[in-house]
Amino acid sequence: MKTIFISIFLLCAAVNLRAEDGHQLWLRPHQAAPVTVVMASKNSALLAMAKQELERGWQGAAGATVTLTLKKDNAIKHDGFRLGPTSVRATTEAGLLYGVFELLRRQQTGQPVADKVFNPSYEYRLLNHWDNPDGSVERGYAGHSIFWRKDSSFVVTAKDKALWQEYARANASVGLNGAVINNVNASPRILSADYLGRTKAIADVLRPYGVKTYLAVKFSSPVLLGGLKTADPLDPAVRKWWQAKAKEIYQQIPDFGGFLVKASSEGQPGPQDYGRTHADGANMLAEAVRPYGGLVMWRAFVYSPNDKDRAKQAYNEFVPLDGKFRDNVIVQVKNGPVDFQPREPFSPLFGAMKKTSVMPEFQITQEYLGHAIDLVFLSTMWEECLRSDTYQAGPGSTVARCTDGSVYPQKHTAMAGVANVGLDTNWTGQDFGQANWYAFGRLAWNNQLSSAQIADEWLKQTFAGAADQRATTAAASDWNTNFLVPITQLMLASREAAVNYSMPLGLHHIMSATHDHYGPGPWWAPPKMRADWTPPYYHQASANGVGFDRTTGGSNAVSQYHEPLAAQFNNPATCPDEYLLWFHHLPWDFKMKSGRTLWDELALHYDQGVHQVRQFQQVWDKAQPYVDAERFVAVQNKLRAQSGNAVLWKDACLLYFQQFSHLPIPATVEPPM
Ligand code: GCW
Repeated sequence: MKTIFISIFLLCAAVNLRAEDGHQLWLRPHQAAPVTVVMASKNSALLAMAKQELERGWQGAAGATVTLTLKKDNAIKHDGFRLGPTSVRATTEAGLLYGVFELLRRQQTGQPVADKVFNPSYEYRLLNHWDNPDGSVERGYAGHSIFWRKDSSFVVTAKDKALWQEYARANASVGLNGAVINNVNASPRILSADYLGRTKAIADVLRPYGVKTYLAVKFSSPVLLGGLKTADPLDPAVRKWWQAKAKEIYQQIPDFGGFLVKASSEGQPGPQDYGRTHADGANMLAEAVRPYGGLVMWRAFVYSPNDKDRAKQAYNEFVPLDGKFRDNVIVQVKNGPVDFQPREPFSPLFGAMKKTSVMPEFQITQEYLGHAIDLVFLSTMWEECLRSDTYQAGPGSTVARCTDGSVYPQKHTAMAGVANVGLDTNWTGQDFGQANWYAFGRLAWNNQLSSAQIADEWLKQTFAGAADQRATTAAASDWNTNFLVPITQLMLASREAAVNYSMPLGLHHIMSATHDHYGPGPWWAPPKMRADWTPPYYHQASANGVGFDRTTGGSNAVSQYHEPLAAQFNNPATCPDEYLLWFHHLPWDFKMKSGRTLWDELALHYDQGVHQVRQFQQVWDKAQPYVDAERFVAVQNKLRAQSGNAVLWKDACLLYFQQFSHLPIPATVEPPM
């Protein structure tokens, strides 16, 4: 009888574990050692979380006493903390929570805990959710929204709350302290009483984890929701409407973070509809939230059909406004000048706006990088951007330093990532998508971290437990050599592989329009379609060659970069291969640095991408002994699909471009199917 019970119990536990393998993210449960937590300050919801986390995850000496102290310390900035082996000191409660998570992370990943101060690179570290009020998610590949329901039911269930809590905990564990919970293509309804009620409920759940709630707003809300005749930012009635709306929000959510705005961009209404500037629009909203300490994040993602080079427009519109924004406005700039492509040079706005707070926006959801199918670790892409030298204030003016307050005295510093989270059991669709959420948080906390370290940390926390659970000692001891090392390498190579099989050598925006940006589509150009939405606008392939001429003789986008970059990019002999066709239109037989022709080089890159993914498949197959069956098979299936996608990209692009090049596929390249 007893054995039956035990077997049933074990079976249930196993089923449960399996069902939750992906759900636990990098916060997987493990046996904690007993610990006593002493708090040298009065209790609060946030401190209770910090205590609970310590008790839940302590891996240090059994029976240790850990002290959490709130104390003034000039070395600590924002939500930073001072860590010791059994102590965390901070000047804010959130700082204590982050310190606890850092301590636990170090214990779990085998990093030393010496007496040291940890300060965040950015004051605001936010996820942007492109979640619509009906529960759908724009560019979301992991199911419906975790915040909004299709049936417009505003009933907040216990299940909702549990989910939001897990979400907030995951954010806090990597130092994220804000969430914009609706799409930048915002519905005016988000500011209606019903939606504000649900927003308050969400904010109440996120708050104990130090995560503030923000909303994206539609610029024409005063007209669409308020019934006014205009949304002109200089109209007194409009200003009053926003002030009243802000008051209404702050009455319910006293620590509401503020507004994110996409205006005069991609058909969204904005100040330009009334002949006003971005600064007029942003400042009007900034004044509405200022009494409550709120922020306005104003996006610089702008382009228009008439512009001959879309890559130039944001710089042209925003640089003249430098210094004209209120100090609670941050201009939010995508990492590249076009749109989250697999590889872009950094946006020339970074470093160029010297008297304005400017924040980078990265895309965690893989809109152009294989959705939730392809395994692409985006950390290396963000690291590449953050480490790019803008030269705007001399050598060493990297994007990281131009945005984190090191170079310019910005009033506020922030970084945003477009979330890849949905209702899927494993949150992100592809299990390795979790690594991108994790990496974004870690880089927002410390913009100098290396992707290698981030991958190492994430793998240890996400997969090490699986080997333990299987209780195969052999598996546990070989784990480093047979799992950690090869899978770290796979992750670090994965973004370059994606560039190779999709848009190598600076090609961009040649993806499929009809498959929601998954797979190739360099040919797509229906009659009467806006040219800047079609791939031929970007690749410019003809018998003469391929690539977008952004040199001084072309669109002159190169001149938006500070020297020595402008000259370097302008000359095909010095322009890095990675950006060659971004800046140049070159003949098919152009001689590359490798000595090969451009055509051969292109073919080789596509081929290389395919081989890399096939190699990833082999590496993953060998990981089987170290991963639970559910995640092993799930990732294996995704890699199989990715491999097919890579072949499709290569074949489609080579056959398409060959119509113009009229050149044979090089002998070393696998011929298209
Ligand atoms: O990347 C493009 C996307 C749109 C998105 C837009 C933006 C939210 O295709 O779906 O809209 O960028 O960033 O505003």
